[in-house]
Amino acid sequence: MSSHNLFSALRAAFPSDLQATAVETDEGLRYSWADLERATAMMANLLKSLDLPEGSRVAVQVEKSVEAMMLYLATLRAGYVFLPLNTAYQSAEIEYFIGNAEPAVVVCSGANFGWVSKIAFKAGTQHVFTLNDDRTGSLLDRAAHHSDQHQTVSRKADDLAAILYTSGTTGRSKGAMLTHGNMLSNALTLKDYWGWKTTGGPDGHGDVLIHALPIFHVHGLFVAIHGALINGSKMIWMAKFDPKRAIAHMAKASVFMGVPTLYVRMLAESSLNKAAVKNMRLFIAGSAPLLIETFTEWQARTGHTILERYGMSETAMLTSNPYAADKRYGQQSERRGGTVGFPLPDVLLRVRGDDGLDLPVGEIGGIQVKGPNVFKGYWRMPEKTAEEFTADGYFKTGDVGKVDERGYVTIVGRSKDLIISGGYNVYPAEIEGYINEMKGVAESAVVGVPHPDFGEVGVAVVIAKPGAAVQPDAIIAELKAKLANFKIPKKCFVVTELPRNTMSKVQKNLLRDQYKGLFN
Ligand code: MCA
Ligand code: AMP
Repeated sequence: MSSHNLFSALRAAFPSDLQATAVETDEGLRYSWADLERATAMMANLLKSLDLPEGSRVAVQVEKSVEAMMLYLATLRAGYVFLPLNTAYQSAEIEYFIGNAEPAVVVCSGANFGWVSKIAFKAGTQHVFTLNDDRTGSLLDRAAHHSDQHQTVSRKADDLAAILYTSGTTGRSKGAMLTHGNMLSNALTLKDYWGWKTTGGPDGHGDVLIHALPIFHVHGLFVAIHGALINGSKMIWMAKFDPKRAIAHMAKASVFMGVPTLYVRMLAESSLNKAAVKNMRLFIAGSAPLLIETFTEWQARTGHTILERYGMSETAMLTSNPYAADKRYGQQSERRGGTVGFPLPDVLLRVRGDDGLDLPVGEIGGIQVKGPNVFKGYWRMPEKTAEEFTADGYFKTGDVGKVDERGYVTIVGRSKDLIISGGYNVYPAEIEGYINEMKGVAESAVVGVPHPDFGEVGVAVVIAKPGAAVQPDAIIAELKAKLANFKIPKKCFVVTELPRNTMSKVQKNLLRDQYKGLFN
């Protein structure tokens, strides 16, 4: 292939019948493969007409819609760099991302145009469009004037395709730079490893994916969309996850991908039974640890064994339980609950101790990885990038785990202070920063505790300044005004002291222990 543009590879996998349905929405709208081809051409032509500099970023904060997916594909097609932003982010968060990435184009919902465009124009962005989830907005109005023919722009494998920011603001959030080559290699590896089918299935045309996740993170945007498109598979598109409707869609689908919370919520539905999943081939979970109880209950209720895999924004997918027996690990290989499976065929994974030496089988240490899927570095942060790679080119994931004698990888914790709540990352340091600036607050600690729905949620423990009256509800209300809603601690306590070690460092493990029963 002379061009390594990811879009070219996805386009090449479209089925020969372009009139067949590519995407069917929850509301019953149908988009054909020809619609994807033409609409992405029109949007790509609109971007081209703007005469943007090479490597321009297109930052997008819009509600989930098929048109939003088309905008992603059009950005690839036109050779620019896609920068998706969580719809929950508020102005301070957006200001940081736009200021840091300096996008040439920003696309937001019509409802947010006022404040988003103000931030964007201040940061030097030339073009701000709107895109709503009901197929309206200036982006579509403008694209409608462009040709539906477009020659996909040639890209090198090493050229940037997307920047994904890891959570946090206050200057610390890092933009992971992913290339066309990173994403194509991962998509092809997963197509093979998860046994995607082009024949048979619910309608005789192979796999059908239920797309139930947001499209501003790796799981929904890359793993799910690339997975379906690189296989020419239809998607059933849910703008918002709803457990009852997701189960109802299973009658005409074969693959489901979700964070553990989605599985927990579907298990609470009486309609989930063996008959409901009789056409399903594969259930995939990831982004956060899948509890063994969820894994086992799912097996009992549906007869299906969830396939758990592990990845990161910086690397896309790294490990996976096997779909079928993995020859590298012998015929005994099966999907094992509590593990994230084996390193993917083109991923090298090792576990190292604090001394930087490889650890023997079964011993716990830092997980390091290398492969064609591993990102190019952090946007405009060469020092941070250098810190996160070893001299021999392995990326330090910040996850702590082990590899057993059969080759299964288990994640046992994280060296990074991070809470994963319902599949979203929350950095305690960011929340503590905001709380510590509040009137009357001397200090705070935010810790993750178990939660039956979200897996883990944040709890804030706050010390007031001498003589100050600080109310937990007021702290939560002030945070809500500034931060994305999923980052808000679910409880706040004002206490007189925090547990500390002899070096005066707050012992978060003791706080986690103290509050671990709050929600369970
Ligand atoms: C919503 N809320 C949450 C979360 N989501 N609280 C904590 N954690 C969450 N994840 C709160 C809101 O703040 C709000 O609270 C209330 O729940 C209702 O909000 P709503 O938006 O209606 O919630 P929902 O629709 O029920 O959303 C739950 C969800 C969603 C469907 C589980 O969080 C979700 O789609 N999660 C998936 C995230 C994901 O795709 N992660 C992949 C990252 P209040 O009313 O008080 O304001 S990619 C990744 O991690 C790597 C690379 C990988 O391996 O895949
Ligand atoms: P993100 O920064 O959103 O890309 O989140 C990546 C992090 O999610 C990883 O570093 C892991 O800590 C976590 N993660 C992803 N998949 C799994 C999994 N299956 N089990 C445990 N943790 C996971």
